[in-house]
Amino acid sequence: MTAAVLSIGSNVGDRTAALQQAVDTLRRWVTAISAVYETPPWGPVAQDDYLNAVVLVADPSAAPGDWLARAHTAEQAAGRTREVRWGPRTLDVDVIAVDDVVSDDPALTLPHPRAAQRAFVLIPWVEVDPGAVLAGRPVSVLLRELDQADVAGVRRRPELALA
Ligand code: PH2
Ligand code: MG
Ligand code: MG
Repeated sequence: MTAAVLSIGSNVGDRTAALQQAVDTLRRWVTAISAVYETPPWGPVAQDDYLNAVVLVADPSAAPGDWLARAHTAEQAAGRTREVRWGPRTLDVDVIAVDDVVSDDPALTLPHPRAAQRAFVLIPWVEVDPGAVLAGRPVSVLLRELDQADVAGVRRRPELALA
């Protein structure tokens, strides 16, 4: 069995449609979908706000690399093109964790090395899995250690629920 935590995000074009497209492409493995959150852009590039959500997926026969391949397939299905690092994107699907796998493979580092700093990942994740643990630490505790201005910036958009 592998279960994975995927972070999905969009800040270009019809953002809700892009997130829904990601869920549709991954549908057969989806076990939970968080609410949609409006989030200020994180990182060095000035850009528009994102919509972010977390999707939990499971597949008894998937290896970690399969989740990365499926994430890329979902991005391509939403018309994503290659762009600058940390810049705007139609759809981003990031593999945050796969079971308790720890890997420093540069192609897929697990768990995601920056997830613990990102309120836009941790807030939707703890919503769908209140007991979630990242690299041995409860996600609920990691959230308390973040800059609370970042935490407050992640705003739930209940009217934009994914199906
Ligand atoms: N993704 C990025 C860069 N910055 N900021 C937010 N709020 N949400 C994202 O998904 C995001 C970002 C590049 O992957
Ligand atoms: Mg990303
Ligand atoms: Mg990515």
